[in-house]
Amino acid sequence: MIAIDAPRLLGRIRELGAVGRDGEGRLIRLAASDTDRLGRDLFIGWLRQAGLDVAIDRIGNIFGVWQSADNAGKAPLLIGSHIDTVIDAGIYDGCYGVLAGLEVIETLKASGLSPSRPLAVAAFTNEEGVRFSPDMMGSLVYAGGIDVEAALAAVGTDGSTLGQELARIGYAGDREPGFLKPHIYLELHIEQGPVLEREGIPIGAVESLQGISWQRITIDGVANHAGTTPMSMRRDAGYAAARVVTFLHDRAAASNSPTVATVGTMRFEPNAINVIPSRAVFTVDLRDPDEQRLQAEEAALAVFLEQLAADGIAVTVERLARFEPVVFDRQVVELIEAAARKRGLVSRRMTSGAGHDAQMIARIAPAAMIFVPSAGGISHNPREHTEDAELVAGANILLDVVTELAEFEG
Ligand code: HGY
Ligand code: MN
Ligand code: MN
Repeated sequence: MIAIDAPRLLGRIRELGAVGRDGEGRLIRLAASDTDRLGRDLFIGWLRQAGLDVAIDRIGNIFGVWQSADNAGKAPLLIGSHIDTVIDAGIYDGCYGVLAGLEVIETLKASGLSPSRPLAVAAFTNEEGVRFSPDMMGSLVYAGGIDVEAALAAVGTDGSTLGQELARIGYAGDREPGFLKPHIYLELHIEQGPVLEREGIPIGAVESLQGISWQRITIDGVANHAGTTPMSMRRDAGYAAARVVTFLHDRAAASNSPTVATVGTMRFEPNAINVIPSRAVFTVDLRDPDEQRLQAEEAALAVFLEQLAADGIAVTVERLARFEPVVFDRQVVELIEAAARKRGLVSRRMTSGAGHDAQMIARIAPAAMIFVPSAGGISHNPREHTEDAELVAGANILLDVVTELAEFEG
């Protein structure tokens, strides 16, 4: 069985992981930032070294395509993920899948085999959604889920627009999103959760992905003196926000369901030690594999916010992202399981707790994901780690599934 070039893949993961470190050594490559550009430039250099055709679409998605005169024009096998990161990120989230996709194509290209269809690898723009909402934006545009102009007009947390920033970093491409219609889409990713490690299983055959609801909530109270204002006379936006955080956490923790709730960002105005906050702005991330339960969580939050409003607190809610749960393609999932068996690796079916580009591309092509374990289930954290042997095993499973699907001639 052919295998990937492990040192090349592992070396690139580490090299890309060193790009975009701030003064404190934190890895930060937010979408369309200067550090994102550095990561993109490095990746494109590797695509060109591999002799792939490079294409960039209008939302900045990067594609490396291996096609021949015989198969050009046929729908490609597309392997993708992302290379933008969260703040103070690990080095594997997204990058592992993009670099493994390139590695698989380079390995097959060097094998002398000729696939019946083109093979392509994609790095999708703004998967993380930290600077511009929604997340998985580049793949969502690619799949026709939102108009490219609307996405380019998205205003970031720093007041810039995605379109301006892509142009500024030189990644406002010219291809129309969706220009390559995938035959099948595959994504290899770290699990970012505790299941595979806890069960001692090296491969996850991801059959579904949970629903995601992102909202930004603004609470307006009345600024007043921290020392002279009796508690009964306060309209404290900070306290109201804290009540929402507690409500969401306690409700999700008490439910005997996989529902999760996170308030990941919060800011107060005027943000002064001796002033009762007049305003609190925060985000709510709700997720559940079941669409009905997710809607019930959103409804319960809405009722709680109405009660706050009854206490004289003004509440404004802005929807940032809303994606229903996704079921991946059963046949592709079975191919992943069969590939694991052939290599003597145990696999298990899973639902992804994290959002991924695969959930968007599944709208336009059969798609599925391969997971490898995350040490301690940790991700979106510099302590994110997966053992080299596990990374290599996952990439070889990806290689085998692509080999199976590529219908090589000769
Ligand atoms: O939010 C997510 O699950 C993904 O990391 N963007
Ligand atoms: Mn990711
Ligand atoms: Mn992520």
